[in-house]
Amino acid sequence: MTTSENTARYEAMPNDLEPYWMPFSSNRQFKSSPRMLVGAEGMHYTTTDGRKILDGTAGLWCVNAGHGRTEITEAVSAQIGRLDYAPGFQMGHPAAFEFAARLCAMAPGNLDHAFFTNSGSESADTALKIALAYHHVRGEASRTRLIGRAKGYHGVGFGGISVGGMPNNRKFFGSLLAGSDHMPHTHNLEHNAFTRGQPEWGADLADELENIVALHDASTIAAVIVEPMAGSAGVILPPKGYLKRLREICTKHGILLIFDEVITGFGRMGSSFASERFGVVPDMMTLAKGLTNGSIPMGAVLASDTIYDTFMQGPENAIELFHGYTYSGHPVACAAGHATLDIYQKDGLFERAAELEPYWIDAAFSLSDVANVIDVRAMGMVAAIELEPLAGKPTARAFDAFLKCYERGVMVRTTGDIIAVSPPLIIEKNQIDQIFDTIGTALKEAA
Ligand code: PXG
Repeated sequence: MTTSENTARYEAMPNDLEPYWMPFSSNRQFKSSPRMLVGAEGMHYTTTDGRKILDGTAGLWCVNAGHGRTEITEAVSAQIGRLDYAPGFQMGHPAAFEFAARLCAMAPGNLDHAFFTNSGSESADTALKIALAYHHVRGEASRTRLIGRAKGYHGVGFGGISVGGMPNNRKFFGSLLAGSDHMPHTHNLEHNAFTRGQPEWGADLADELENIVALHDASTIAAVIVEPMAGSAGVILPPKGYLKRLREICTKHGILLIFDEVITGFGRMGSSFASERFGVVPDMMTLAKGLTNGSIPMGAVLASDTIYDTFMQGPENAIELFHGYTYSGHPVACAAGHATLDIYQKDGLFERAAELEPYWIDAAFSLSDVANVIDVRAMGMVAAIELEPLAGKPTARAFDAFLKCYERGVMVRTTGDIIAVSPPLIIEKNQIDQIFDTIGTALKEAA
């Protein structure tokens, strides 16, 4: 193969788009007018036709330190040369242990043990399995129910969609895990529309967990899993006091509380983790995305001392947890993770997100009066613009805005009729303006 053929494979528009079945995409719409990315640096993507696109979404909420970080490239390249792969079962390599130690040192409370996965979906399923096994090991095997929340997103594994609350992610896939149940979501425009940061209304919704416990009995419930801030459903911020109340109810009934921090971890909320920002410590935390700046697939579950210690019993040469992946703690992913944490620290990116937050919120709220905007939500370095759906055509208005923003050089995400933005934390103020000006223009043009 010549060098030019090689370059073409990575940089030219392919002749045939049919063989690739794209994930979570309108395949036919995309293939009729492809949006193809070939490069990325800092805050921008480059397309096949040489256009620069401002990344308003940090890829898919993951490139928190911006694109093309040479520190990560070099760390990955050095590690792949040094140790390309190492078995993770009954064997180890230093970078995984060091990376676990760094994550646990960053995490709040006694989340002192890290189990590695390759994605957020695997992290969610891993945390749910650890919860079930934990109760089993401690002699309460009757605790088999897993409780999620309406509008929740915990990836696409069977565990994650069972506790998840996005109807389209569930309804095609059979009866799912027996025994899962859901708390109500906290999205409420009547009470909370156009609230800056956390809404005042809605903490009482946490008490619905008491009703679920009353219905099933605590002795049947293993864990509750929630996103501290619901990302995929369209940036639903926790009402003030809500997470604290969930924590109290879980503790009271011996139910494990899992925070899915796949999106909210690593600076998105202006803190290391949402747990820190909201002052509530879960028993387990799921991570992915920003863990490696999106560069190499990797996820993690952080578990409390209590959970880990419960498993560390019995004969010393027994396997304590029958779970793991070929690529758990992959050496190259760990190298990417180390370099990513170095950047977050060196560049003070979590602090930077916190500093930019007031400017970010003002910029998002500048769209409040635009026609068809029915809510604006913003906190940390994340925002949502909710739109009045077009009559008879749900999702069409937001998707049209997405396409118009892309034509104008800004990448945003949509879910339903909500536009979500969550840029890399290296963003500059003029780029914040560009994002919201472009969304405003796209909406005005469509109106
Ligand atoms: N938990 C949460 C809270 C997530 O947001 C996952 C688990 C699953 O992660 P993986 O790595 O298996 O995809 C996610 C993923 C969007 C969007 O724009 C959100 C996600 C992924 C892709 C798009 O809403 N979240």
